[in-house]
Amino acid sequence: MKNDNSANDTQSDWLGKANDLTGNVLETLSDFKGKIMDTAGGMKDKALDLFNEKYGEVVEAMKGKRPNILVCGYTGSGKTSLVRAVLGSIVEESRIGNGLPVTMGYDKYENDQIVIWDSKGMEPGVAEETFMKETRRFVRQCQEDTDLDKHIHLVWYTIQGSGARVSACDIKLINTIFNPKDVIVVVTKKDITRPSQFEAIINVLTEAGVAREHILAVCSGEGEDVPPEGTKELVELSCQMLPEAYRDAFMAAQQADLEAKIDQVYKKGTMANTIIKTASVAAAGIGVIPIPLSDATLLLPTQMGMIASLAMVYGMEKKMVASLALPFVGQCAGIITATSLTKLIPMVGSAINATVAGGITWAMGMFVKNNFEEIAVKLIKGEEVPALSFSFDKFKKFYEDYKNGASNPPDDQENGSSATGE
Ligand SMILES: Nc1nc2c(ncn2[C@@H]2O[C@H](COP(=O)(O)OP(=O)(O)O)[C@@H](O)[C@H]2O)c(=O)[nH]1
Ligand SMILES: [Mg+2]
Repeated sequence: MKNDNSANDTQSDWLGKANDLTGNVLETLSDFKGKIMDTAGGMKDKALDLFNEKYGEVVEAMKGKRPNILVCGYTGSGKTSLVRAVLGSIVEESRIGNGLPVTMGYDKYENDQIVIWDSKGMEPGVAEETFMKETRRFVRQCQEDTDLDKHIHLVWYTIQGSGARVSACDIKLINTIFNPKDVIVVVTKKDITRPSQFEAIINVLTEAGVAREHILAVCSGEGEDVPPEGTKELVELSCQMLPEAYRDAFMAAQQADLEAKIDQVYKKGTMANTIIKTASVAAAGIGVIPIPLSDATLLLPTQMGMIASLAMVYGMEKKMVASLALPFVGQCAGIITATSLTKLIPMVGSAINATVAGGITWAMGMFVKNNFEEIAVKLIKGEEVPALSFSFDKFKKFYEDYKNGASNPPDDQENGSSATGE
């Protein structure tokens, strides 16, 4: 249960992989050139194939970056309700019982973003010892795995507030079986917990050495008509305590704090800009030796790799990509046919040079980024997602921005939405 941030930095992981993808493209170019067809229809098909291939590669590269959260506490303390309050319908959607052997007493819930272990088997009484032994074995087995993705990254330890009782078993689990610095003690059922009960629990826990800032009171908002309370604080603290590599996926998984999710989307702008910049540089490199207009498709592998990376950054699911991104990718590919290009850049002459190659790639990237960002935010808000439609004027504006130095230096660009403004 080590928060080894330095070894596992999502952003640099990401950029490394995105750069690899665009970089590799240069090597396969000559091979690719022979396969390209000149017609617009052929180009579109080729673009879609390339996009699918690249998207598959990024998905594969990013697989496994899911946090594992262990939810532990006595039966009836409110674990399952808590999971539901923070993560939505994950409990219903998961197949239960496919994780550990039944004797371990844990249910596993998972989706693409997160894995939850829920200790259904902790009952007061004689079974406590067995439960602790099994849990110790399970935790050890996870933490000894050489793959950090398999570790337990965070524990939510539930204690029912209205019970106002902390058992010896609670303390032993928190302090010795888990790593205390990775445990958040969630005092549940805040709505029916008296302040004095909460204080009493805090006293016992802090006397046992639990850090006060790791104790939160939460109401899951189940049953009666009580709204959830404390769930946003739990999301915030969890995000702070998780190793950095898993924070993105946690934010995407949580359903308790929609503003935080939206913030997270805008923060991805910096990473997206770097991906776009890398692709534009690669494209400009291809254009160093001017490319005949009819060979504009030489830029496609770089551009499709870029769009695939952006789709991944903005959490576009496969289904979403198929219904929204692909038709749009086809349109994008269409604009780098000779006819469209001369319309876009009247001075282009008969060949694409480095600036033009970099510029159209940059414009394509910015255009896609803005659209994906908008879709991601709409999805979080539960609003209807509009079909992506290509706008020649917008594209042209991004292209002009590039020529006017928008991409240089990219780090000066603002976080979040369009650096060029709309
Ligand atoms: N009043 C109140 N009841 C809760 C809350 N959370 C859970 N419960 C109730 O406590 C009972 C046990 O909850 P559950 O999530 O199944 O506990 P688990 O056995 O630890 O998974 C259920 O009847 C829930 O409706 C809460 O925040 N407030
Ligand atoms: Mg339960």
